[in-house]
Amino acid sequence: MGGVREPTVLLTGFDPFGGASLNPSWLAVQALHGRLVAGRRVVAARLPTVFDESLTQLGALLDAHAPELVLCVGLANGRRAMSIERVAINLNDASLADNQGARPVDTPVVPHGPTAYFSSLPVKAMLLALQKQGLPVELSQTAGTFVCNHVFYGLMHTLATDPARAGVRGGFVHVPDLDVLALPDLVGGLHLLLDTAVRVRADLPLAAGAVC
Ligand code: PCA
Repeated sequence: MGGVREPTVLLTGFDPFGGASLNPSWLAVQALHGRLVAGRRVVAARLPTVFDESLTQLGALLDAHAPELVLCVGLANGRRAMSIERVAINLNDASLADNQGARPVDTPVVPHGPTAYFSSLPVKAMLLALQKQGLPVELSQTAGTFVCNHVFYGLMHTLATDPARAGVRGGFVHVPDLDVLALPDLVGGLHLLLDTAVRVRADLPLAAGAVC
């Protein structure tokens, strides 16, 4: 009997980097593993904070789970809110070494790839959903040039170019450190972001005054 696959969403976090002992992105993502969100089963996975290898592992996860939606999550030290990323750029420019000592300077994520991709998630509906919960949240126009942007760009490039991923939507969210938002808020916030991302297909207009 051929079984119908349960619909899944893939949620990734990162391992600690830059000498830290933990990464809240993985702690929060891990807490949602196996949960049902809008009728989809959450598969949580941890990516290494390593250029290239992170994308190799992401590709293997896409093959293994065939998710209908992918949300990658990373830590943004110094940010004061959950940051919903809008743009991934084709640039690696590391200000610190990754977990294997690599520190690329001004290299492309994908040689000859487009300059940038937009998130295909409803970023403004996601923003509004968290604002309604009273959680600190912002729309961010850059995910930086370290491993998070690398993974975001690589994800969007794969979704845009691999026929096996046709129709799969994806995006990226940076979370602040635990002294800004406690773990239960991060977990609740990510749950709501994922739920909104799955349910909403046509994004909202930007509310007046929301960003400049
Ligand atoms: N944050 C880093 C990489 C891994 C992570 O959690 C970044 O913002 O690029």
